[in-house]
Amino acid sequence: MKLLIAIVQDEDAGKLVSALMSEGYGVTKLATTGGFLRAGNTTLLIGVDDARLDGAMSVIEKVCHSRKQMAAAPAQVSGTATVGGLSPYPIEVIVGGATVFQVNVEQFKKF
Ligand code: 2BA
Repeated sequence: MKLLIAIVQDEDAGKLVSALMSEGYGVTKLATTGGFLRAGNTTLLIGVDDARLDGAMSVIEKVCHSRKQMAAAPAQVSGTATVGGLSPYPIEVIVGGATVFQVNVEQFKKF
């Protein structure tokens, strides 16, 4: 069994949860915050049998899209003067589709 930790954009999260659930995957949705943009994103925990791993990855790949986003850059990236730790000059970043970590599950139990 594997645990997928999938960090996705909020815009894709609802559709992704629905798609995974409709295909019989178990999902837990967490509200999270990206360290770079300091903006909300969504992290999904998906426990999946090895045989269904590729299927889960395909659903994530199909649903999650990359997007350009204008963002206030943290000062250490922009190298400019700051307002509240952020540069006044926005930068463009491409976020997503999805950042997925695949972790081996040693044991899985439900009590
Ligand atoms: P954030 O940390 O808010 O990053 C949002 C986007 O900003 C990133 O998109 C990337 O395009 C850009 N970015 C991040 N760090 C940067 C830097 N030092 N300089 C310039 N641009 C930078 P994604 O790579 O698609 O990441 C989306 C979200 O996935 C991240 O939000 C973070 O929450 C998570 N993530 C990505 N890589 C991770 C990692 N290695 N470990 C843990 N979480 C990660």
